[in-house]
Amino acid sequence: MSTVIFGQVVIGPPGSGKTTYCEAMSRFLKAIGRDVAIVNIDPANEGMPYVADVDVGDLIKLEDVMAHFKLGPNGGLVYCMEYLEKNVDWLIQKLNGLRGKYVIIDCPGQVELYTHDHSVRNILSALEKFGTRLCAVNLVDAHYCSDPSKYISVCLTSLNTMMRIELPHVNVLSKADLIQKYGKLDFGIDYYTEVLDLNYLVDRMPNDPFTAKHKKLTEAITGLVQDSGLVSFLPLSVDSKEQMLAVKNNVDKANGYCFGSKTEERHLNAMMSSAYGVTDFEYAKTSEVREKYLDEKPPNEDDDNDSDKRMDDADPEFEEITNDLDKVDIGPGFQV
Ligand SMILES: Nc1nc2c(ncn2[C@@H]2O[C@H](COP(=O)(O)OP(=O)(O)OP(=O)(O)O)[C@@H](O)[C@H]2O)c(=O)[nH]1
Ligand SMILES: [Mg+2]
Repeated sequence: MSTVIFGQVVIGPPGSGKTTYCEAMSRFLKAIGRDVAIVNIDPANEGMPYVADVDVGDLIKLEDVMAHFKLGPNGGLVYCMEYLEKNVDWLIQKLNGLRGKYVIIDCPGQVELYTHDHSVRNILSALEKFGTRLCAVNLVDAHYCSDPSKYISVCLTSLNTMMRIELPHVNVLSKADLIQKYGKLDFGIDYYTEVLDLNYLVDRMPNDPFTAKHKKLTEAITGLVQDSGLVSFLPLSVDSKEQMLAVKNNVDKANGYCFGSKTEERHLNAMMSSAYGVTDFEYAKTSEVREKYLDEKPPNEDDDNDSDKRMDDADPEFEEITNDLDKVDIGPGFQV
């Protein structure tokens, strides 16, 4: 049995929306006919909004570790992930039972696990050797965009995570509906999604002694992010089908699902349709955020019409959602 297992590993800082995303994305994918399984490898996950097909809690429990070794939650989590790394065969055996399914892996929310520690990287590496084709979906809160220092920091952390995780990678600005919760953005949404010239943000930082003292360091960091040319983001509010579709298309392209899955009907038109999806949503991915959450109008109505026309031309057999999102029933609970 050598079927490749495609899927997503959902990572990101605490509370960035990973578990919510896993539930929403699995429901979205099921609605378009994909056979999805959710794997929870966050030992701290309680009261999940989904029924996990595999749960690390069956292997090790965070509360037991904390009580036994007298550790706090962070130390306990690191121990649990090291334990899972040592017992990765347990996880591989569970995944073996999910062949033919598309897996979504819900991960813990401790940034150090992705930027410094080795266990998550080694677990994912073992899964790759076993035969998974995973894309990392890195969620960070969109409201960081309204604070120049936090946004620069998020860019650096995302770059660091990309380098260490070594998987195809899609960065997501989660909770895009709350993007201006803590203040107005200095620039248009594209500036933040495309990570344009960060020097403008350095100029917007507060004029205080602390900022002045670290200006050179800040410029070195922005230079590093900019020179890498690797970091960009997709905005996402999980109650938006259009934004979910844009993320799904990017992930499918990143891990090769749109070219390599044997579990769904694949042919040339389907591939083209997926490629169109990515292009069409280059504008759509931010236009909805502009209109709904930033109260801006699209700059060119004609662009929208062109986009609609291309969508109409897409292959009707290929995951119906690409052509008509209204037809996709994702249930009444697709709200946060
Ligand atoms: N408004 C809004 N809230 C969201 C969205 N996605 C998640 N949330 C909320 O963000 C909070 C945290 O979500 P979780 O899914 O628990 O985040 P997490 O990253 O799994 O958290 P940890 O596992 O503790 O690291 C919850 O209150 C969610 O309802 C979104 O797109 N929009
Ligand atoms: Mg979670």
